[in-house]
Amino acid sequence: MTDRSRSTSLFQEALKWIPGGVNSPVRAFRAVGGTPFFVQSAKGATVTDVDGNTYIDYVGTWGPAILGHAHPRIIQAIQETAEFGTSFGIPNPYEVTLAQKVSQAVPSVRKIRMCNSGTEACMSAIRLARGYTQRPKVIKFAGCYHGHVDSLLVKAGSGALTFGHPDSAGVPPEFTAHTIVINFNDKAGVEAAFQANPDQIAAVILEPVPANAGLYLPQNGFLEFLRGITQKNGAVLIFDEVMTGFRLGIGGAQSLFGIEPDLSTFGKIIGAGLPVGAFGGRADIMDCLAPIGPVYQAGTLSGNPLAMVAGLTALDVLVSTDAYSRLENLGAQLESGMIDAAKRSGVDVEFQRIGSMFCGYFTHKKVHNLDDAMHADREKFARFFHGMLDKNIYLAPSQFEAGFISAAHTSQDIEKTIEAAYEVMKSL
Ligand code: KE4
Repeated sequence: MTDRSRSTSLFQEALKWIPGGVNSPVRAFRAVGGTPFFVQSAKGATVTDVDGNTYIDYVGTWGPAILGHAHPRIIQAIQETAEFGTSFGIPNPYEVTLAQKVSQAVPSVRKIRMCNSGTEACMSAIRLARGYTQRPKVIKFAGCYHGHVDSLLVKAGSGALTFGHPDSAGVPPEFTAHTIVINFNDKAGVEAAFQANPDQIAAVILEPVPANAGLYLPQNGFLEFLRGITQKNGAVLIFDEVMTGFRLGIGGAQSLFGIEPDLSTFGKIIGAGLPVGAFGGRADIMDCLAPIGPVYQAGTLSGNPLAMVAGLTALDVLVSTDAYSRLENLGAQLESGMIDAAKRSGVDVEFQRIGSMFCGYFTHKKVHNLDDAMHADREKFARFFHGMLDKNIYLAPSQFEAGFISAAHTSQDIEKTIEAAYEVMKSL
């Protein structure tokens, strides 16, 4: 049995000072049982806990570590920049360079505003869309998570879903009165919403590839459909690419699927693990933002030089190496191996993947939306999770999260993971 005694005592101490012992709910292992381990260090494709156990990491700090942990060029860039100060609250050159780089990589982003988290980016994008259209309502999709924005914590995904109460306490009904929730891939539902709310809908916000209820994909031209119906009705189409941005290729999901949204949100990879968020898109919409427009948005640490430099370095490595082709190859290897392991062990696993993002649902059904995802056997997933953890493989601690492969993973890591999965599946 793996010794995690120092983590266990740390967790007891943490519980005295931090609600649930964690600074973000999903880390608490509540969806899989047991107590979380505490990380001492991370390098490449692995994390090492305070008891000295090293795990192959498929969470990658929930997406930012696309190049692996502690990438030498990123560490060096942060160290060198920190020598000159950590925050100024005054414009700095790195903000301009990163804004240019994101706009060059993602053509729909003509202007961009940096902030400090994906939540802030989505909250601000919604406010901006409402200010630009002067309309109140927003369509979101069940299972899509856009951070803990009051008006969007309705049938949210990620930790909210994991805790089985998709809506959050503390959000007065008035705050979500203008939020319309529809099933992902439900074209008729979207059409009905626009018909029932003429000239009322400011925006449609979605994860183009929902990855906060596991991972499922747009079906039958759903993204093209949303682009058309929002254009037709004067609503702002917002792609939440906090997770998919720079993950599914340098141009993100919008480039992969060939759809140009009006606004996009970003986070995670563009900060390479330092706190960052961003939202950007059409200049006529972005120019509604203070100080030139009437929509207020601000942030003390927005455009932080360390986060900017870390993100710039990550993007530079991503475009100048074969990272994306490696990620695709490793993802394909994992997918075929996991499907084979499930077949050989006789366990029902619906393994869904796009690029280096994946989810193994413990169900026999294809998963195209939140309702489908909810059929997964969470208890069986929890046993699988712990079986893999005992074999030093760290998966996302919830059936309703996506996994991430990094460019630091190797084919041998994937092979080891598949063999471990087969052994654990046989024991379920
Ligand atoms: P943050 O506020 O956590 O930086 O970003 C919120 C967010 C917005 N949009 C999408 C598509 C996201 O995936 C996220 C955050 N993702 C979760 C992972 N499922 C963060 C993990 C956590 O909450 O601890």
